[in-house]
Amino acid sequence: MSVQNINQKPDEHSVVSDEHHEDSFITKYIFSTDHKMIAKQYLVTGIMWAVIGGLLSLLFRLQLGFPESNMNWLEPLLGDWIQNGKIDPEFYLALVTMHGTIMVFFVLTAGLSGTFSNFLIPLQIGARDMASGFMNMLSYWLFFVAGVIMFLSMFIETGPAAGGWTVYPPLSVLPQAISGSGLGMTLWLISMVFFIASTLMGGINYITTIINLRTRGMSFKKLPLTIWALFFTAILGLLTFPVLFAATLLLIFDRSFGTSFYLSDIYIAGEALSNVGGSPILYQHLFWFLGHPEVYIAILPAFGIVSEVIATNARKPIFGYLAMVGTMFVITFLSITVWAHHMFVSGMNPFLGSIFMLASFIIAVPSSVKVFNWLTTLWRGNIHFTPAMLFAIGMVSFFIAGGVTGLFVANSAIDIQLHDTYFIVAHFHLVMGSASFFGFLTGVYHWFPKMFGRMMHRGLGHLHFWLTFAGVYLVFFPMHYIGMAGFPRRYYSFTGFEVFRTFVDLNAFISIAAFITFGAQIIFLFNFFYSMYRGRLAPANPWRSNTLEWTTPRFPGHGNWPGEIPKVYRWAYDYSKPGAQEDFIPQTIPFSQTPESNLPEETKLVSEGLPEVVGEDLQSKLKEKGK
Ligand code: HEM
Ligand SMILES: [Cu+2]
Repeated sequence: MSVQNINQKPDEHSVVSDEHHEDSFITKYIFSTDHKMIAKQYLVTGIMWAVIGGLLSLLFRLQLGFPESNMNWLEPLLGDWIQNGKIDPEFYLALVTMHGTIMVFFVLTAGLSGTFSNFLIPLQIGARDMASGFMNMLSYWLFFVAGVIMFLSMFIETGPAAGGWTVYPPLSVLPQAISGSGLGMTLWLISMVFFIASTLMGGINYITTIINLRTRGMSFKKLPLTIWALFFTAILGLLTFPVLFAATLLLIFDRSFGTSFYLSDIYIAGEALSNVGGSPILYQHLFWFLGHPEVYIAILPAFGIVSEVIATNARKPIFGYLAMVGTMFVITFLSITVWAHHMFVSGMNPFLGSIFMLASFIIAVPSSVKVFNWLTTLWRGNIHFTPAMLFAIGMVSFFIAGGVTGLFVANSAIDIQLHDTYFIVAHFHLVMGSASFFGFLTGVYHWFPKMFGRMMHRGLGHLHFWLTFAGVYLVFFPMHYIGMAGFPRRYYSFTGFEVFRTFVDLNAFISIAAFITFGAQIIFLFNFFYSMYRGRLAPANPWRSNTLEWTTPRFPGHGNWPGEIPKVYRWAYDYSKPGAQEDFIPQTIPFSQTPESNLPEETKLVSEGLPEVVGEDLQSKLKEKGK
């Protein structure tokens, strides 16, 4: 019976946590190898970047919302970047670039996936820690270094990179193009190299851990959907980030070593540059081969978190577990086949465009299945409106609203009209920015008690939700309208064009809504940091949830479970089983102690009289019986 589990190596990890050697401040809080501490480091760093990224967007929203007013009062902050009361056009581009880069990579990739992969993978699969604690630590610190470099680039005289978060050539290749093409762009590229190294290192660890370190009984069919989601996220990152890495390296070569991968013949001020033979379209292919999957790297963890939280708080088994896993797999695969829908206006062959259009439409199918399953899980549930649940429902709402416009921009003919207008900004902020961000907040509210041993304040959570939910729609919904009217993105000033003058009021409205939405985040920040020290003490399983992390002590020590790692008998979604005493049956409860399971297959096995065996044994016993 006692199969030696790879996690239960007698040496370092199976020690009861309070017998553990004393950690110094440095090894405990700074260079920690404990996945739970690394998760918190990712979380706090991610939140810090979200604040910075948000503040940058407020700066450029100020310019867009009040294009006629004199903003010289910003001079103490921005110095020369304010000229004649207006934000300098090149600095405006730099702000947009930094905002986009930070939000996509540092907040939604590192902050979201880094936090929850680190926290949940070992706890939910029943492992003592990641496969390699040291590499895990390294991946956080590489991310941190990437952040420092990006942050420093905002304080150099020529300003940070200003080619948009996609850093298209030629702006990104020719240091002499605009001031943001200089040192700022070099720092952007170096920062990304560190960032990609960090992501790859993290991803390898997550995948290895999920495959190798699952506790007894935790077969793949019993994995919580969060783990499936984080698994696919890591695989997707591992397949696509190296391509951005290559693109970045070639860009560095073009900038510094005289190669010409991305530039053909260019004249500046009548003078021919020495580049020959390259193509900026090559860069676009390489960039979007990561760039499109990247939006799924941001949203897949949100899929998992939201599935988990909706099932728990609707007190119902998730509808269509296998379909949820299958659609995530299909989305992971398809997301790598659609990248050129970002290049419909690059002059590509219309036939090629139609192929990418088709692939993009097909992604709508698995996405719709997911939405259907979430709604069906909610249907007639005994819904508990915790803050996490509200944010989960909000996520589904944004995913629907933003997904519908995806069908418009995926259509190559319509996209030619909508390209580079605010319609695009509206679309991606709803479907990816806001939906993923809500997935992140869902996770924070749901797992805070396990992370910090205390509860966040529920009332403040509700207030935060309603203000943010309404705020997001008020900010991004009107952008569809001005976008369809042709309002271009990345313009620091639009009042010079007579046609766009009609949008002055609407732009002011959007900016004010953005300020209020950002203000609502201060409620969250207060709640988060206050509750960390002063919140109500959390019970071990506050949401009455089934998954393994809730079987750990209130403050799980190094190694997570003080004694043996629990075994798993059943899937994670035995909620409201008719006949059961409680409306949840944790994964660690043997079938003999409960009526049966919500998974028909398991119920069948139990009715055949195979009581106290863990999942795997159940399967093998059945095989013996020839089923
Ligand atoms: C307070 C909330 C936010 C506001 C008001 C806001 C507003 C904007 C605006 C006005 C632009 C400029 C578009 C342009 O000129 O091309 C922009 C760009 C962008 N934002 Fe946001 N944003 C917010 C939050 C987010 C979040 C949460 C994300 C996370 C994905 C995000 C990601 C981006 C990206 C990727 C760009 C594109 C940058 C580029 O095209 O170079 N934003 N945002
Ligand atoms: Cu895309």
